[in-house]
Amino acid sequence: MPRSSVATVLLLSSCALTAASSTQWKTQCLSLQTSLYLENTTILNTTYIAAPTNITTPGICRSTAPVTSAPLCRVEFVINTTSTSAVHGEAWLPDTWYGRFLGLGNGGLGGCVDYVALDYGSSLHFASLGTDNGHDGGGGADPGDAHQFLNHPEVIADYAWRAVHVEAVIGKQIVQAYYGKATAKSYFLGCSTGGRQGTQAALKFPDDFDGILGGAPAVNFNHLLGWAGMISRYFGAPSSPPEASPKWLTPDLWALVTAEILRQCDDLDGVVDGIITEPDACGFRPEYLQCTSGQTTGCLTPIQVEALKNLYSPLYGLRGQLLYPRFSPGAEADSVGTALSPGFFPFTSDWERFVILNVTEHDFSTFGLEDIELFDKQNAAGIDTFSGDLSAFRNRGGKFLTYHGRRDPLISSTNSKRMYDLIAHTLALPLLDDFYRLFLVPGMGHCGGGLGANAFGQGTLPGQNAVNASSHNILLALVDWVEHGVPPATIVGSGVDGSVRTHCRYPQRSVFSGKVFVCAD
Ligand SMILES: *[C@@H]1O[C@H](CO)[C@@H](O)[C@H](O)[C@H]1NC(C)=O
Ligand SMILES: *[C@@H]1O[C@H](CO)[C@@H](O)[C@H](O)[C@H]1NC(C)=O
Ligand SMILES: *[C@@H]1O[C@H](CO)[C@@H](O)[C@H](O)[C@H]1NC(C)=O
Ligand SMILES: *[C@@H]1O[C@H](CO)[C@@H](O)[C@H](O)[C@H]1NC(C)=O
Ligand SMILES: *[C@@H]1O[C@H](CO)[C@@H](O)[C@H](O)[C@H]1NC(C)=O
Ligand SMILES: *[C@@H]1O[C@H](CO)[C@@H](O)[C@H](O)[C@H]1NC(C)=O
Ligand SMILES: [Ca+2]
Repeated sequence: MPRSSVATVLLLSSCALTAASSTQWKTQCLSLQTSLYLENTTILNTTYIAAPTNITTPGICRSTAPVTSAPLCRVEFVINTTSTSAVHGEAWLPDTWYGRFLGLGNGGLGGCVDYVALDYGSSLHFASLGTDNGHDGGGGADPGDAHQFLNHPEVIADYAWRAVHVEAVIGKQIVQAYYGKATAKSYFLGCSTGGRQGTQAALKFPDDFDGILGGAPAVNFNHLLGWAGMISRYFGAPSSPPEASPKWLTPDLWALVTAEILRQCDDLDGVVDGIITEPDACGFRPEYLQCTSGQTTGCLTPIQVEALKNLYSPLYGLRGQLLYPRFSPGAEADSVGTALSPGFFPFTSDWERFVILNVTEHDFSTFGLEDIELFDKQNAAGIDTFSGDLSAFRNRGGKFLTYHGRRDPLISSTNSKRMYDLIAHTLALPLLDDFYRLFLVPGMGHCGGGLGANAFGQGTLPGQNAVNASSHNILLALVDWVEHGVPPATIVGSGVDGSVRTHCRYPQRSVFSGKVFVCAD
């Protein structure tokens, strides 16, 4: 059994608003359609959903088949943020509500309501709200590029910061109108772009959320996209077909690289298990794979070795300044849909075409450090999200939890350490334990997946709510921290194979005791 948690106890207490019957909730839900008038907002539809249902959704986003679990009122709305931009979204208002608001984030350059998280939050009795972040589609796995940004600076501003702000402001008003009672505590949950949105909210609108859960944050956005573009170039993109470039590595060669990385670095943590606990300690030397004379298969050319040297080294700018940490050794094993995939990295090409250059076509074969300078110079709508000044959020008692998979091939987990250190420097604090905690998750990919104990209640992918207790559930842990002043010292994750592992908060290290991994200062 997990240790008993304050959040679990609270869930059992009698403070929940649950007295009304299903019929009463339905009447109340349907009446919102005609009775709710909020600034700049149109209620498009309200539907009461009494039993688990597969629902249909508007727009082009189709990467998940949305399902409701809890009995709830579904409110679809659109908020005009300016005369040239609007945010579409949904509120899922469960019958049994514990007074908590949960704003949700997005992914990639999207564009897509996070239906998995809407279901997750409403199941845990949060009034949950998700939006399309100001435009429809372009979320990575979902169809569509980010062409809506082209010559639409207000759409970019929605994406960079405004959508989450109106989600909080208007969302709380919808919640109040439905339950007849103000939100007691408000939370945010997101990963990747969602992690950046949560960080942006803490920096720019510190009063919007009491607690923020922002995983694998896409902060230092300009350098992140620049780095991904450089990675594409290291391996020859956009050459077509990809193998026309001598820098390209076939999947077979990547498998060889992964095996060699594990040979060199798996046992650094004391256990040969396919997981590199601390990729920053892995001094991988691809030279071991270089073809010896006469060898032509199962080995790398000097050009390919050079490409790998670049990948596993930090990226420096035109004046020698650090732009972005290196790619984590081991993360290449989850490379589908990343900058290591065929073609030039699509988020970087979309951003440069539609936001920076204001064109639909561009030749990316010359992409380089000068392009990253342009990203920085424009810093469209303040997208970069890389300030350490979280003093306002800290001073108002805000709590921030973040996590990062050590095998994340899209956003380097090393950058989350860098963000932590930036905040620590800026606030002149050696440790941020009193308001900001970063959990590093060995073996996990981007927001989830990968080997290892990758489910701990982060909630943006199906099946991540492995255990319903704050020791194992980072969202419930955040609730404990905000509402009871009990911060999580560790988070226990579960793997698909039933394994568990205690995840440590930076700068603690995960150390093998001879039996299990424990956290050490
Ligand atoms: C939002 O904008 C649309 C299109 O410009 C307009 O038709 C609608 O009336 C506006 N809604 C509100 C509530 O301002
Ligand atoms: C509202 O949602 C219901 C249930 O999904 C649907 O049948 C109805 O057509 C929708 N109405 C509008 C105006 O979109
Ligand atoms: C939703 O659809 C899936 C796939 O068709 C099905 O397996 C599942 O049982 C459905 N769930 C509900 C609640 O209808
Ligand atoms: C409503 O829209 C106007 C601009 O169109 C904006 O100034 C105002 O802040 C908006 N209000 C809210 C609550 O978003
Ligand atoms: C593209 O548009 C943005 C916003 O209007 C502007 O700041 C930028 O300079 C434009 N880029 C070019 C290359 O003209
Ligand atoms: C989590 O546990 C609490 C307390 O045991 C219970 O009330 C709640 O329904 C559970 N939630 C889920 C999603 O299982
Ligand atoms: Ca290991």
